[in-house]
Amino acid sequence: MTFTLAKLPYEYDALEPFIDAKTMELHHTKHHQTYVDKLNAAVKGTEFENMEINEILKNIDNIPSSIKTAVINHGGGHSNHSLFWQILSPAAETQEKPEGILLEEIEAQFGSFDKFKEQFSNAAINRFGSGWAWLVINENKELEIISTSNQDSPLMDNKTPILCLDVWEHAYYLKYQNKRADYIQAWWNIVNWKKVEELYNETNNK
Ligand code: MN3
Repeated sequence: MTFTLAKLPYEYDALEPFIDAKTMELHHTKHHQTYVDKLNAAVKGTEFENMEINEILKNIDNIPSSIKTAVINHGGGHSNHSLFWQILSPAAETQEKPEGILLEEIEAQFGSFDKFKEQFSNAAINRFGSGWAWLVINENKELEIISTSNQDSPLMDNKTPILCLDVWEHAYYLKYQNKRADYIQAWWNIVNWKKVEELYNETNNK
């Protein structure tokens, strides 16, 4: 099997009280694991077995139509969740906002950090049904807030994600039920800005 589920860089209860341990455990060991398993089943015996998932998604037009939908859904699911776990951290170990060039770019692009938060939160709240909100670096190397449905990855549109928020109900329903806005508000407390800065700098220096 090519694709595997990585361990989380923290314990399942590390994001309490903002995301509860039970949600984290189910989300990682059941939901994410299922994307990995179904991705492996889809690419078994093909040349894509040995590629990086993000490279596959960037070149999605090269995927044969017989497995394309499965790769978008399950490969997207694997890639999106892999990023999501990385950009989270226990609240005590993180800071309120990024620093340096990323903060400057956010302020330049969105007016202020608070306006950025508001616009990103709105993208997450207004995503109808299941999907994600993203901060990406677009083709013009500018920061942009977008949302995608289901497990569609911004990589398929030549955009590099550096921050993402899962707004599928499985990400919050146990603790927040129908109150997606409360989940989003809580989530800001556990964003790993150091990691987001790192991802920004990596892409920006390419
Ligand atoms: Mn999810």
